[in-house]
Amino acid sequence: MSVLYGKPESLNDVPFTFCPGCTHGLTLKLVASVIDEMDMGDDTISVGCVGCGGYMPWFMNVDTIFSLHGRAPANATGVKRMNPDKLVFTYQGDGDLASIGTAEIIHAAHRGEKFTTIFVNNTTYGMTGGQMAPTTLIGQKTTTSPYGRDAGLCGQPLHICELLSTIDGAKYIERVAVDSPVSVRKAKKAIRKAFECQMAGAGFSLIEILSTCPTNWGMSPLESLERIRTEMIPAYPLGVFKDWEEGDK
Ligand SMILES: Cc1ncc(C[n+]2csc(CCOP(=O)(O)OP(=O)(O)O)c2C)c(N)n1
Repeated sequence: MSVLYGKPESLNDVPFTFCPGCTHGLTLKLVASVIDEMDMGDDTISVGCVGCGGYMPWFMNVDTIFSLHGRAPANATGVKRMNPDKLVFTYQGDGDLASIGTAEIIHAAHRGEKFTTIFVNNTTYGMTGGQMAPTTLIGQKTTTSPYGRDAGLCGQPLHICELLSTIDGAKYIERVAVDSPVSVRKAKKAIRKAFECQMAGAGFSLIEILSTCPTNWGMSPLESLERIRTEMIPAYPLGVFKDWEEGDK
């Protein structure tokens, strides 16, 4: 009997502690699978952040450095510059990356830092109880927008892929989702391409992953996947915003 589907070696044996229906666990498994496929397990340094995504180091079987809120790109800059042959990635939520850490990510891309960012967009501050983030959708009720996000008061949602793809140092930028098996396969392919872009020395790469937060959305796991399809993807179109092919510099 052969094993067709198993746990990646780049995940350790600690059980995930995420809420039921949260896609952080699935996303970490994809990242770990790609690291295994590229045979980079001993040569990867992950850079953790604050938020539910900050649990990443507990579950990943790779070297890790932990960062203050929003500051993972600054740490990853130092780690990658000192270890150019390592695969270095940050794993950041939307509160972390698109709010407190906005300057960090823009200038990491601007400097063309050769690491990859896995950006988990669940349109809310998950860990702290579901406050409004810059990525919260218009009309979305959160604990700090109980009547729904009002564009007049809070502006329009911030589109990180669109923004970063205008920056020269950013070489591969793609937005994916994890709402179905087909989407999950595409997400894995995107992560692999971003890691390859990094290891080719091309420049900065980021994969945005449209993700769930059933607890703070007040939805079941299935309703949450449906929300990705019906509300998030129309507001955050999927696709490649900055393309890179092997051989490009
Ligand atoms: C400097 C600082 N400000 C605020 C906090 C409190 N805090 C912890 S997690 C978090 C929200 C994280 O949300 P997000 O980045 O969207 O990640 P998620 O939990 O949704 O995965 C905040 C504001 C903190 N730890 N440090």
